[in-house]
Amino acid sequence: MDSQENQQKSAMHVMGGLKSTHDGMGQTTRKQFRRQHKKEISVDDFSREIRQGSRLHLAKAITLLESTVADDKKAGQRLLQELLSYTGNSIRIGITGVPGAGKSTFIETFGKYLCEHGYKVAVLAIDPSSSISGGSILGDKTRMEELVKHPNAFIRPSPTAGTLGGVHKKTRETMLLCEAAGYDVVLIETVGVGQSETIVRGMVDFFMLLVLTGAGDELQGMKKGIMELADLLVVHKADGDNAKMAKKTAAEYMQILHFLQPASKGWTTKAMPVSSIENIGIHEVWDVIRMFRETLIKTGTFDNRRQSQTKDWFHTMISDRLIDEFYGKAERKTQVKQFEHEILDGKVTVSQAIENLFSHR
Ligand SMILES: Nc1nc2c(ncn2[C@@H]2O[C@H](COP(=O)(O)OP(=O)(O)OP(=O)(O)O)[C@@H](O)[C@H]2O)c(=O)[nH]1
Ligand SMILES: [Mg+2]
Repeated sequence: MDSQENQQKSAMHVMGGLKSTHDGMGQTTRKQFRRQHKKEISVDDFSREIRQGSRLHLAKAITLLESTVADDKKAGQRLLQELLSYTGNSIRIGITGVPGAGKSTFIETFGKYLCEHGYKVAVLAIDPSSSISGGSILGDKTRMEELVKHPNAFIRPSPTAGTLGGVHKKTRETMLLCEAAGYDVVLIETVGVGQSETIVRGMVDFFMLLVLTGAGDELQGMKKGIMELADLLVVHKADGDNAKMAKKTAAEYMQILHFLQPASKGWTTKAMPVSSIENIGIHEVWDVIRMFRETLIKTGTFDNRRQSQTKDWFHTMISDRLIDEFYGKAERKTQVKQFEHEILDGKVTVSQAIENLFSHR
């Protein structure tokens, strides 16, 4: 049996995002679902099913949130509103690193470890390349074949719909739905390119950076900015011939970290060697995360951060909405282009153009 068939047969499989019409249900299940929900699906029923842990309803609810159809979007928002008081009880973890650092493999091993210890684990993957590759996360790059089959796991790639700006909204809301469904740990994977790390840092409690050994100038070349976002540096693939080197690299990072601004007030960022393939350091990573949570809850930093993240999110949404409304007008793009020419030709000033655009809203 190939792995795709395997996934179809298992209770759980990777759920498609917006780009595919796939909503996490097999054909038969979808038919059954439609039969059961011929009439309008009540928000109350849906909310109850999600709280009782129905992955099918959770997947469907996420699809509603991601939908571009106005009615579906509205239904998704009503549902989220209904479930809001059940959210907030997970530890939100962001995982980043260059392509090939082993993020998905780490999530597979770490996720399985958590599931086996009784935790419910939701994995959300932000894949900025999905607009190009059509959702590579669903393809052969997915390395979560076993986690996907675990009854305690829920895996959902987030569609980026081509814009990174859209990422945070869907992923944040998806995360909240997962929390209402009782997931204890939410893992968000993001490829370390562009602004995606900053966006993910802005929605998680704990942020982890996967780095590799070998590249001699890696330490110097590593962007200080990214290191300053991390609560933990995982020196990954610390196995075989690389084990010793990884240990040494972790120690070197620890030295450097002393000179950097810590990502979270009251917490000293750590570095440690980990191998997801050999299962080395996995338990230790969870210990660090638990210690982090305990420490930051005591000092109040944990809750303060969540509050300021929500506030920032609100303000980002205001800006997004304004931009959407501004460009929502059919003729807007042509107008802007026209003004661009006129500005460059010296016919109008930038301020005049702005004045003009906004006075004819
Ligand atoms: N030796 C060793 N190899 C690993 C380990 N973890 C991952 N790999 C290998 O590294 C390669 C990339 O792993 P992925 O998990 O796909 O990496 P990723 O960071 O998710 O990659 P992208 O999603 O493309 O950004 C694969 O060939 C893995 O088998 C590890 O702990 N040890
Ligand atoms: Mg990956």
